[in-house]
Amino acid sequence: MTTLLRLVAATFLATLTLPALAAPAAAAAVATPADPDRSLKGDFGPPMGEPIHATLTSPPEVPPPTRRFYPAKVIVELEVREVEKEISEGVRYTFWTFGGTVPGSFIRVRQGDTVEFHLKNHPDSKMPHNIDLHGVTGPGGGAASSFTAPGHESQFTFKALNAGIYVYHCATAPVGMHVANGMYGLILVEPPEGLPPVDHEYYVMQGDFYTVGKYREKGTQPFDMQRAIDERPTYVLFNGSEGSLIGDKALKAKVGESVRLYVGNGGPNLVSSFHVIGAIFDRVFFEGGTHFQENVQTTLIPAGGAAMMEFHARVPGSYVLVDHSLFRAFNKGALGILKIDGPENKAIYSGKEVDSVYLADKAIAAPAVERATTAAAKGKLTKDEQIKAGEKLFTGTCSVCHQLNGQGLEGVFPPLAKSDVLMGDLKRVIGIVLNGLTGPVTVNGKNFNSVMPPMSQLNDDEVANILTYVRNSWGNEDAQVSSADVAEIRKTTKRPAGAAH
Ligand code: HEC
Ligand SMILES: [Cu+2]
Repeated sequence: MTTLLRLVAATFLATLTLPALAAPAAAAAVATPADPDRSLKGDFGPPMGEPIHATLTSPPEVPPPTRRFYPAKVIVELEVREVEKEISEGVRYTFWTFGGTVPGSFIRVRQGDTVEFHLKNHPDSKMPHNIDLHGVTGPGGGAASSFTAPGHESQFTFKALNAGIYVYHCATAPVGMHVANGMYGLILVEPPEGLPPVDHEYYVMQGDFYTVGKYREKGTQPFDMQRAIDERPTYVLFNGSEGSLIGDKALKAKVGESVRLYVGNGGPNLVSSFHVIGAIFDRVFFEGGTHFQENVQTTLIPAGGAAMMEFHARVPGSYVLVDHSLFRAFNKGALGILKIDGPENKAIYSGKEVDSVYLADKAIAAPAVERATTAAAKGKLTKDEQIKAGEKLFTGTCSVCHQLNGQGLEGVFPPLAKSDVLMGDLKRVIGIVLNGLTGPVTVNGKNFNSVMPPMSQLNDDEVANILTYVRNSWGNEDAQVSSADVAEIRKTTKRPAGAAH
């Protein structure tokens, strides 16, 4: 069966290449439009010149343009490694990777190139792996020829017939599991004339992840097959970990520069509604193809698909990359930053940047919250660290209602500053945060009758830090609140229907 398939494929390819072989390379490229079914368009004849070793890059970097005007033989060497890394602060996960990163190394070739692909599987790997490149014309996209046991190497060759930005991924059974563990990346097949030059090119790829523990539950988290089958991800991430494109690691550009993003979606399950808050894409090469759409807000990237988008940096500030299925962005991690530096342009935007609107506790909070989390894990968490982390978390979570200064809003949101309820029974207060509060409540002699939603999406550390902060601010003074206190109340009280656990 396999032999038969190979035979058919070989005959098919032979038929394809014959006319092109007869013509010189350059002439074949020019003759392309005459090809009625366009199937010959990428075959510019046999490779010319010395073989070239492809430059591979780790995300978010993209290899330089090939700047080549003839078809070459390009050698790609990619190594599969199974590595344990952070998927979120204090949460470790064993990723299976192409080249040590999620997504895998970025590969860049030119249409018409003959690619000699070497797939190595590191000796320490536990699993066999292979590769299916969507840029390959041939059965399985290379999968059948690249099955590689740990400590082995396999090799196959293909001609990059079609230009475009393509996903590659592992296709070893169970395929979904290999992909869910991070086995995907992008290969760019440049059109013969190359792409127009831009100031910055970046590589971003979304993926959904399935862990046994809840979102941000600390420790080493194993893969959860049932959650993956049910398509209920714990994490939805850009570039394989929460915060991979935040703070020091944010993408960067300057006012006046042009940016091209190569954005892929590894899945395995979700479709991405990719959006950059505050930016409009001048051009989107949707589905990674040849045609572009102009003036786009949000572009759909299917699982196993990619898109290329171009825009100009015009106004300085933080632009937030999200999957606009927003719970994924704010509650599962699908969030990154493009930081644009440079002079204000008041004619385009009046200014006054308020990052906190979108970044909330996620991005801004990171350093202080990270320090507190690390200290807590070591059992050496100081009150000061809790207050600093709590302040950031409060800003992103509670301040919309209780206000940054803790004064609340007359008749609507009760104050936390000098509040007799807040400074009263700690167990009751933890219960209010976790389970919400409805109905009449009297704070410092004033009556409120409104609704506070349960905040149980916060983990025990976060609640403890917030409460330590509010009980030690605006004239309030009290001891530390521990995450054990919070865990106890979470265990012994009931949340209203529909609240997070
Ligand atoms: C969406 C608005 C909203 C958010 C967000 C919110 N609260 Fe409240 N909070 C309220 C309202 C409204 C009440 C009064 C509820 C009632 O009338 O029954 C309240 C009551 C309280 C009380 C008891 C009354 C008092 O003033 O001491 C505390 C303590 C409290 N909230 C703390 C927090 C903390 C901590 C957070 C962040 C984790 C938070 N709240 C987030 C709206 C909010
Ligand atoms: Cu694999």
